[in-house]
Amino acid sequence: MKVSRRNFIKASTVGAATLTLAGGLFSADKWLRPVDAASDSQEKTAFTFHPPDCGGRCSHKCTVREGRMVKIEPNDWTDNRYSLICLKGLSEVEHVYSTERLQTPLKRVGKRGENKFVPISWDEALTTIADKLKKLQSQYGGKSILFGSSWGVDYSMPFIPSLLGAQVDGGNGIDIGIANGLEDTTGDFFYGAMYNDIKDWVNAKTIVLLGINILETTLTDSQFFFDAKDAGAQIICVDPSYTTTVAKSDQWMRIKPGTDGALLLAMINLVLENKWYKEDYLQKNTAAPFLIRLDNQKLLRQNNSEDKADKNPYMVWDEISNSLKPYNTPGIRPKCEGEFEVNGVRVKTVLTKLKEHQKQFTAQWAAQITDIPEQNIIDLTRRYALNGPAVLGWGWGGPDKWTNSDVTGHAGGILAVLTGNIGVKGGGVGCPIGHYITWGWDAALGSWTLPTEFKATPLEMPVADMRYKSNSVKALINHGNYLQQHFANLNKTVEWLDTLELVVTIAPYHNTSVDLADIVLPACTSYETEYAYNNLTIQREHVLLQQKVIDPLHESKSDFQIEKELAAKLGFGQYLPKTKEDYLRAVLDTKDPRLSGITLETLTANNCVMRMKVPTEPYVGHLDQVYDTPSGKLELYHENMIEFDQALPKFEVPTEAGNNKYPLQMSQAHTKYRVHSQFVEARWINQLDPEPRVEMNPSDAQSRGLSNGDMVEVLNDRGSFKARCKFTEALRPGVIRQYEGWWTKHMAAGNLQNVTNDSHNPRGYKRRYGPVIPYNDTYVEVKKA
Ligand SMILES: Nc1nc2c(c(=O)[nH]1)N[C@H]1C(S)=C(S)[C@@H](COP(=O)(O)OP(=O)(O)OC[C@H]3O[C@@H](n4cnc5c(=O)[nH]c(N)nc54)[C@H](O)[C@@H]3O)O[C@H]1N2
Ligand SMILES: Nc1nc2c(c(=O)[nH]1)N[C@H]1C(S)=C(S)[C@@H](COP(=O)(O)OP(=O)(O)OC[C@H]3O[C@@H](n4cnc5c(=O)[nH]c(N)nc54)[C@H](O)[C@@H]3O)O[C@H]1N2
Ligand code: SF4
Ligand SMILES: [Mo]
Repeated sequence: MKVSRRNFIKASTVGAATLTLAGGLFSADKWLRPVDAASDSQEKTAFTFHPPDCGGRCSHKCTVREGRMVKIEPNDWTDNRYSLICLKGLSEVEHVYSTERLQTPLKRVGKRGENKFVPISWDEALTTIADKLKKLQSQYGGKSILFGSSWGVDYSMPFIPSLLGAQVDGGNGIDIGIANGLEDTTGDFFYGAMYNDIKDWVNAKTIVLLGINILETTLTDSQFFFDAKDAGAQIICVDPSYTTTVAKSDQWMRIKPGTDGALLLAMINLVLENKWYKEDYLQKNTAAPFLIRLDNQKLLRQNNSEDKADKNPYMVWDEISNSLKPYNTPGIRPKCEGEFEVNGVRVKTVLTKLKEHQKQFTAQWAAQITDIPEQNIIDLTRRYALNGPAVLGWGWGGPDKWTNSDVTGHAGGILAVLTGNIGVKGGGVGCPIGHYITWGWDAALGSWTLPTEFKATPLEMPVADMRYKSNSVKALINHGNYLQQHFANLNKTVEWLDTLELVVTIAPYHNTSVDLADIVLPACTSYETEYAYNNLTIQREHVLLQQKVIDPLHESKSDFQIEKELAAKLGFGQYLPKTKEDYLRAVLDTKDPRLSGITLETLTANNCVMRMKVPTEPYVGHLDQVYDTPSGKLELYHENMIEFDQALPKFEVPTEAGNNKYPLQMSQAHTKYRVHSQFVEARWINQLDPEPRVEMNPSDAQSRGLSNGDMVEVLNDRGSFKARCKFTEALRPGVIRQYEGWWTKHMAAGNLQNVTNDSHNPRGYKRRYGPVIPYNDTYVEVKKA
């Protein structure tokens, strides 16, 4: 057998080797095959899926002995490439029983944030909450109540917010920075996700990854990274730090953080100057031939109305008739380049304008900004443009979380368009991690519907702004660790909470958001429920079901049960499903042929995993070259950005990087040891990664007189926190790293979120998802504590 790198990893299923090579993933058939469970009449097996937002969603086979979960193994999927589990999944055997579990409802007795609580009964807790919500709703309207939720919570009150007419935060400002610039080009509305399934990477010749640590942040897809490599793809990682993924790539470009836009703009310039673009593709599938009016910078349309493109088409210059034509006229050949006069107005094509605009962004210019040598930029561009099909991917964690990330997205989109890498096998642009969302072969699930008079109120502003601007919210009900994770600049969040009349946190563990609440409700983990089933999801072409594994621990209740009981107290009980089973049956009640034959019964018979009826080849979106943009084509020129001088992308130094007040950039990457703030208290994982460490390059430490392991204070104008430092050459000098997620109680003082940047780029309000939270655009000083 020819041993490829991939085979080697598969074969070396010895714990440590797998851990370091494949990022800690174990597969059903080879690793941890259980010692046969003791034949014990009190023993049962249950199947569930693991819900943390890690890109995975593995299915777990759980053994329960005398009511206690004693073993978790990877369950078999129909497509057994997904029959996997990682150390976090395995650790749930201990983690679920953690001493950090909330045991009873709690009521605050000290000051907010002082963390002084007394246990109360469920009846008292729910009555207090219901009375307050009813009062607020009748006095100020439903919009005075805000529901927010962590993303790892699969069921977080889908009904009560609508019944009350409350506002709901679905993750405002997170993971949307690059999408804001990219998706105006593609017309997609999916967090800038790549529409080529990662399993299609085997068809790519070149894969360029800007700030993605996929070998840690979507462990379950690591295999497809290696498949692509084995198939011959060259993988180039552009990352300020030396990461697990960098280590397994063919080339590393150590970019200066926050400058990806400059790199991509220079690449566009090189593609244009060297004519490395695909003119035929541009002419057929894109808005490159559209005409920009030089008097007002707008695109030339047939008339002056605001009508959509079908009634008021964009105009192009037809080469065949040598005349102006609506872009959707059959049989024409639009000119991609040229300048013309139309009724006394000068116009030029988008491509011509782009060529002029792009001249300023030379490779030499970008080399200075990005700190990547000019020749490397040229070589990278040549490879990307000429050695395709090529993938251009980025993570939601690194280059996304900057005030200028929309420029990165816009420039990246243009680069992929020019080189014809969208809607083709082996191509793709966007974020490839977290493919569990399955935007490809997805299916339409049903839902439990409420009478139409009940509707949530749309968010009146980005939630982060509620801390600064006057608004209607007087009560906040949140699930998980929302208060710590979903806002930067925690001190500001705490100030805001002090102005509210009620703060409720619903969580399984005693995290930072619990510290900040007035009333705390102990939630079940996904392993526990009062019902036969818990949740259901579509992941990677499969439908997964969660069976009940164990009874609720302590006095915890499932989120469904909490919502049901609270709804009853609010007088809405009749509108909710009676049981979780009723709810899930409604979800599976759909005419979508891809889900035919999938019911609670067939799922149960198939150990809670069933493949949907979808093709076996990897999904590639837009093969028909039809896009959901106003013109139906790939749009390079963003008219809505004319007022910000960003109709074509221009580099912009990120806010905090630019003000030069603090010298060190603080990266908050995501680690395989945790999912955000989950597993920080998991003792098995703490053995490997025991405490928060401020990582820094030894050169930055030396100049500050620090020794490895010193207690340091990290500070800026917003606040500070303290933790031990750890030296690593993996980090670029000038960059420190504090992995996100640690709770306040784990820090020697403060919280890492005290220093993070919560400013908003004004342009962001006009973008499709609103402004991004620029967590990574955080600059600090570090000193010995
Ligand atoms: N195990 C685990 N998996 C996860 C998560 C988790 O917490 N734990 N979180 C999930 C979620 S919600 C998300 S959003 C994703 C995030 O997934 P990723 O985007 O892969 O995660 P990060 O580690 O934040 O960032 C990736 C890389 O970006 C680099 N980087 C930082 N700044 C820049 C920059 O300005 N430019 C460039 N080019 N690179 C930069 C960092 O050094 C890092 O190596 O992971 C998902 N998967
Ligand atoms: N500084 C900084 N902050 C960041 C980031 C960063 O890079 N830097 N990354 C951001 C990103 S990309 C993201 S996506 C967000 C993620 O933010 P969150 O999704 O808020 O992060 P998690 O810590 O995963 O929160 C999940 C919470 O849900 C709880 N939970 C799990 N199951 C259940 C359940 O069944 N019921 C209830 N009620 N609770 C449950 C878990 O215990 C945990 O507290 O964080 C963002 N915050
Ligand atoms: S944390 Fe993610 S990769 Fe690990 S077992 Fe759970 S779902 Fe799978
Ligand atoms: Mo995220």
